[in-house]
Amino acid sequence: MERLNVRTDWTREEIADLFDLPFMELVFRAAEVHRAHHAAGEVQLCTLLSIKTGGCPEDCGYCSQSAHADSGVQAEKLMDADAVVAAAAEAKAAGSQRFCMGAAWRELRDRDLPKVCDMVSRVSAMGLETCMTLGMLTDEQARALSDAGLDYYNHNIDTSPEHYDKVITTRTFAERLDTLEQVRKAGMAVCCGGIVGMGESREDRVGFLHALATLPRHPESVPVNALVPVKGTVLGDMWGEERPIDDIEFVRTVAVARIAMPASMVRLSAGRESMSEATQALCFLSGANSIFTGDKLLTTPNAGDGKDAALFAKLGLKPLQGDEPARVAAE
Ligand code: SAM
Ligand code: DTB
Ligand code: SF4
Repeated sequence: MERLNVRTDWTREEIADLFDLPFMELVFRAAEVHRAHHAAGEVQLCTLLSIKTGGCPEDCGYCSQSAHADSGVQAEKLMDADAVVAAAAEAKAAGSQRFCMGAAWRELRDRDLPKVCDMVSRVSAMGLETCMTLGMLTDEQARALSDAGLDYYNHNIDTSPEHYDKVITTRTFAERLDTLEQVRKAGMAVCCGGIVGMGESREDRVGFLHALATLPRHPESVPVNALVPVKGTVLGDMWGEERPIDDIEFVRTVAVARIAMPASMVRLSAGRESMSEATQALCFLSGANSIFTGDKLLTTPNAGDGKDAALFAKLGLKPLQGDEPARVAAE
C-alpha cells in the first residue's frame, strides 16, 4: 500500500491497473490510503460564488457561461467587493471553511486586479480559506493575488490530454499547465481537477488522473466534477439529462484519485444534486473529503445545506475544522 508515500512518478499502466481492480478491493484500498493521511470522518465544507457570471469568450463544451452556448445565462458585471464579503459572511455563518470565487473570464485583466485583490484580502481576514478561479494569469497577477492572501487558485485540466480538444478549442491543454506553473511560482496552493461523464472513455479517465498525479507537485486540492448537463451547451444537448457514466465508474474515479494523490483534498464537486446518498457515501468512503455546500454552484443548483446536514447526520460525518489555510512556499 502507498501509505505515507506521495509519488509523482505514476505510470499510466499503474493508474489503469487501479481502475481495473475489483470494485470492493479498490474502495478498500482507497479507504486505507484515506485513513493514513486524513481524518476519515471529516469533510470540508466549501461555498462557491460566481463573482462574474456569463459572457465568457471560451468555448468549453460543458459550460453554461460560454458565449458560444445558448443556455439562457445572462452576462453580468463583476460583483462589488462588499456584496462578495456579505456572501462570504453568510457562508461562514452556515459553517463553510472555504470560500471559492469564480469568474467567467478567459483571463484576468489588469484593470480588475485591484478589485479581486480587495475581495481576497477581506474574505481572508474573516478566517476563511480562499480560492479563486479567474482564467489565465500572468506571473505579476499571480504574485499580486498571492500577496493579497489568496490561498488557492483553481484551474482545471478538465480531462485527459487526448480528450481535451473534443471539449475545448479556444485554449490548449499546455496553456492550462502554464497557468498552473504561474500559480505555483507565486506560492499559492493549486486546486486542479476536471469533469467526468463528458463522453470520455475509461482510458481518458486514466489519462486525466495520470496527468494530475504526475505534475511536479500534486494539486493540494482536486475537484472531481460529474458533468451537470446544461441545455444549450454542446455537451448538455449531446447527453440530455443522462450522464454517460455510471455511479460505480464515478466512485472508481474518486477512489483512484485518492490512491494516486494521497495527501490532497479530493472534492466531490459539481453533480452531487443528481447523485444518490448511497453513491455520495461510497465517494466519502473512497476518500472524497470536501464538498460544495449551499443551494447553488456557479449557475446550476446544488444539494443545499439542509440536505447535506441530513446526509452528514445519517453518515456520522463532521465538517472539517481547519486550522490555518494551506499555504505553500514559493518555488
Ligand atoms: N473561467 C474559469 C476557467 O474555466 O478557468 C473558471 C470557472 S469554470 C466554471 C471552473 C470549472 O468548473 C471548469 O473548469 C469545469 O471543470 C467546471 N464546470 C463548469 N461547468 C460545469 C458543468 N456543467 N458540469 C460540471 N463541471 C463544470
Ligand atoms: C470546479 O472544479 N467546480 C466548480 C469550481 N471548480 C469553480 C464549478 C462547478 C460549476 C458547475 C456548473 C455551474 O454551476 O455553472
Ligand atoms: Fe469560460 Fe470557464 Fe466556462 Fe470555460 S469553463 S467557458 S473558461 S467560464
